Amino acid sequence: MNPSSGRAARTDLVVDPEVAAALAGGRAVVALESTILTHGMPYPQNLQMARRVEAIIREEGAIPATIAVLDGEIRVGLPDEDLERLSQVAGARKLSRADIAFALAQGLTGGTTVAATMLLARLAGIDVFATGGIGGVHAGAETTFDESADLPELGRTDVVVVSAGPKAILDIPKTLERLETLGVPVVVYDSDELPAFWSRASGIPAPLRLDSPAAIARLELARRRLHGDDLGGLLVANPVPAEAEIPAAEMAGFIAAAQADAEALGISGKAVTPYLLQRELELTDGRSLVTNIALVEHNARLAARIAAALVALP
Ligand code: PSU
Ligand code: MN
Repeated sequence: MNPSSGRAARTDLVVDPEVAAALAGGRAVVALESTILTHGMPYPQNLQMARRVEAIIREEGAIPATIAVLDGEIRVGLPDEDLERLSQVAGARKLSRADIAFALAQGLTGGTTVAATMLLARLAGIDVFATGGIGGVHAGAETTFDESADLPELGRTDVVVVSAGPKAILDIPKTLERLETLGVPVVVYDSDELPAFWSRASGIPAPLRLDSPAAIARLELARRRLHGDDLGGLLVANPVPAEAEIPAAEMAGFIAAAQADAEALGISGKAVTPYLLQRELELTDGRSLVTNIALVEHNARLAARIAAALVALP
């Protein structure tokens, strides 16, 4: 009997021609997520951010591939009119690993989280992905069990994820413990301290440190040789530039306030992270958004350089 009987063929990806040509030609490509557009930032700053991030990746000689689900189709690489639509569409879903198939079957439109974007980037053959900050273990997780699906995805899917660390609205020490359990290397770029999204400092020493894109590419190659097909993700934590950061001591009060508000309002599930980011924007008078945009741009540049270093390896 055919072991795959009863199963349909694998899902088609709609890959933008420029992205497809770059992948076929062995050139550098950087995947980008889209929950940051649909749920992470307000319009029009989200659209400006998306355009600028794509331009930075091109400046560095790589091709950007923003990933999303539009009308039930997996899209890898979005033309500007689709970025524009996604940045202001009402009712866009927040799609994590558990939601993608549902969105395909129902013809829905949504932004893909870090977890979902990793999964789809891997299917498309893209090795490097830039985001703002990964999801992780929330404060109070010992009672709520709220841990992002980004963590197990990092444990199982081989993509180099360039972030500014776990989002500082999370319990960062618990997030790091979970990453260690899952076997995910956490490499801090050019610093001895793990960054905390809006801030360069977390008080936690860097688990691993590397100072060049080429060194990160060599680590990725060593991982592939060691683990073969059973290879999970690699997390790069890139501290926000000093001139754009909000120092940790200043953020601490705002973070505690937003977490207390979320608890008082009974915010749960998928709404937690978008609520906390929006609440920080209000509490900091918009400063948190300016820093968030700066750190995503910074991550996109590093991701493009890592992608270029990877394709240059023998
Ligand atoms: N980085 C940002 N802003 C965001 C996100 C990342 O600067 O909004 C998104 C990512 O898509 C990430 C998600 O996967 O937040 C985490 O959501 P959750 O905690 O529900 O897994
Ligand atoms: Mn959650």
